[in-house]
Amino acid sequence: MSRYLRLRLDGQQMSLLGIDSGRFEAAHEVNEVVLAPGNRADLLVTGTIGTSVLRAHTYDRGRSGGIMMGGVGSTSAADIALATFIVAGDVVATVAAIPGQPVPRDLRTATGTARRELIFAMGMGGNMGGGMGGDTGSGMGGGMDGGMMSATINGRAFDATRVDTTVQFDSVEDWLLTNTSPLDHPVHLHVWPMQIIEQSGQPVKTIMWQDVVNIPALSTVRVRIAFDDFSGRTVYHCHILDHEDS
Ligand SMILES: [Cu+2]
Repeated sequence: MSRYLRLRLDGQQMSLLGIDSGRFEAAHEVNEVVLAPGNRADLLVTGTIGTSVLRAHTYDRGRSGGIMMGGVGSTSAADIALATFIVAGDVVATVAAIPGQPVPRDLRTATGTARRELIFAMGMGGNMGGGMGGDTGSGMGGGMDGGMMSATINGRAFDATRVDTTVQFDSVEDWLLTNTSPLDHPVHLHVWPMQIIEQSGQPVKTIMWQDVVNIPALSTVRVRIAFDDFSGRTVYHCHILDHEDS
């Protein structure tokens, strides 16, 4: 799964309540919602008489420079109609408003116990690619049979027997997620949601909690995580399936 969905329902009024398990303090009106692989959204649609088409519009998640991603770039080929939405009939009684959400926890002023940086990088695969980086000029995915593109976190491929990060239970940590590659990576940490603190160095002004945080190509996102409620062993990974595999 590597498709990003930039969803629009033109002609209807959409209100975004939250992304993933996170909820905003207040819903806000939106014209579109971008879902990276693994994301989900809660939307409230107020129907306006007429016919609307729910469409997934193209989203540019960057370029691999080669043909490994199924094309010259990784923008989806064309807009796709997903569903037709018909609003008709008499006006109905309004249902009760969505109850207000409790103000979400805000870690922006929390005291962290550790800072870490996770670097999401891509390059030619080691053991899958016959060890040849090649001089195709692309640097990434530069050949049909030249090798697998590898996705690494802090320079390492996944190994189920290795523990990469050990965190103190009940602590708050500050993680800088850095994407050095020309493709977006949607980052997922199992068990604990992440509060987005900064995007490309700019502070985030609202409380935003997500389970999957997209890191656009060649950019950084800073998150804070409260490692409470559960202890044990879990994983973090990019949610693009072929990246996740490595
Ligand atoms: Cu990825």
